[in-house]
Amino acid sequence: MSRTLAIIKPDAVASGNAGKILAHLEDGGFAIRALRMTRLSAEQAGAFYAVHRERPFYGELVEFMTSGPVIPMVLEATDAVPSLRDAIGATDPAEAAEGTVRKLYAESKGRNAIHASDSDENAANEIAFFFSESDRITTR
Ligand code: FUP
Repeated sequence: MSRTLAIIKPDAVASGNAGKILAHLEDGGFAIRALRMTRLSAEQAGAFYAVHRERPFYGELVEFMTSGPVIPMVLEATDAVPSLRDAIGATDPAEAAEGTVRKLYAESKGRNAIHASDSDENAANEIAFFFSESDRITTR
């Protein structure tokens, strides 16, 4: 078992799809090990997406991610990082496979319902970004 970070983004929270996305992930074999709702500041969103700082969509991305509450969570599964990337689908919902979270719930490439870490190293950093050691539930 390993862990990864997911964030239900402001579009999906605002449209009332957060519960459906959580159910979809649990049904897909992911166990929720930490979860909270928060509203990111521009500084936090900017730091979280710092890797995209030079990209043309960075300003819009930060604006979107601060536009309403988000729900970050730690998910556990076998091969959690690649498994969750498969479960969320392509960045652009128009290209996302049937049955993926983004195909089902994303509005567009920018407003795409969910984030998932893309490597074990980033997962560890992103989990630490949102959760302290004591927030992370241990079952063994
Ligand atoms: P992903 O890992 O699928 O979330 O995609 P990226 O890391 O490439 O991009 C991070 C976020 O930037 C996306 F979720 C949405 C936003 N983005 C855009 O708005 N436009 C783009 O062309 C690419 C990414």
